[in-house]
Amino acid sequence: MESMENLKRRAYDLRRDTLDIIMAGGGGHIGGDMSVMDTLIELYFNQMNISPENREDPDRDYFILSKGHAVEAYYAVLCARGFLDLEDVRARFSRFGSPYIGHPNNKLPGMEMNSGSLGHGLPVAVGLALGNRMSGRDSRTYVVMGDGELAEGSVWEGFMSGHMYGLDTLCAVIDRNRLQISGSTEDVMAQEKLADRVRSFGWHVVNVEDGNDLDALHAAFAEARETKGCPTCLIANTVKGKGSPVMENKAEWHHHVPTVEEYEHIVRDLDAGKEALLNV
Ligand SMILES: Cc1ncc(C[n+]2csc(CCOP(=O)(O)OP(=O)(O)O)c2C)c(N)n1
Ligand SMILES: [Mg+2]
Repeated sequence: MESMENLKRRAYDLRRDTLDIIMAGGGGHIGGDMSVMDTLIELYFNQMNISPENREDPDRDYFILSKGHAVEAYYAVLCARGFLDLEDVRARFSRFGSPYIGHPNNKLPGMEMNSGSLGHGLPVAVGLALGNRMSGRDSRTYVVMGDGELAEGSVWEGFMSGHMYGLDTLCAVIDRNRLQISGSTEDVMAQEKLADRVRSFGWHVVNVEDGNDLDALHAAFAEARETKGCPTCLIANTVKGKGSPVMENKAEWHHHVPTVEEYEHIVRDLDAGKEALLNV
């Protein structure tokens, strides 16, 4: 486990790596990368029993990035944890014939599931958690979804069956940034009373008021781990594009390659944020 101070610095460094991967590849879902970054950091550095050494061990924990379009953030975190090599990802991301494609690819070390077609991660996670229990393992299964993704009906089938089987080793995170591809989630497919709705499906729900706050995420995942008899869903209230006002809360930054000026501005903002942290 790494100190919280280090992890908070990493949140800036890994956003920078994500940005560089996108610039190098000439494409990427930057908004959703930045909103989910802190969840990925907390999971990979503090919560999950997964490492390059035990990635083939059936007793490890399991992770699915169901909002697979946020793969650039996933690459950055897997590089920092030693599963992948950052220079190689930057050199080959999105190139013809490269394994580093625009969505998770389970041929790569550390990636469990090909995702990108939204709505499938939770049902698969339910199956993994059920299978692990039947095999007598106490592995935990984590799945991260987008809030726009909740428009897919299969997500709600996953909520139903996760409860039905009492899968308390299963933890879902909803990256609640209130935007999807073309605008506000509330305009496209409203998700009001989300916590009540998930709770009504029999899940324990933790509302993480600031889902970009690593301390808050740490406490929420601890609560999930302690919850017995049913699965837990964290609703992480995040900011799409978190890290710089240039990209924050802007639907048009769902998929966007920054201009050189925008890139420099974002880097300045990330550096300033990290600097402020060091001076606390
Ligand atoms: C089944 C399916 N329909 C449509 C898309 C196209 N698509 C890609 S990202 C996206 C928006 C997702 O929004 P959200 O889940 O809120 O993701 P985030 O805001 O975290 O980027 C859509 C509709 C898709 N990938 N899969
Ligand atoms: Mg969203």
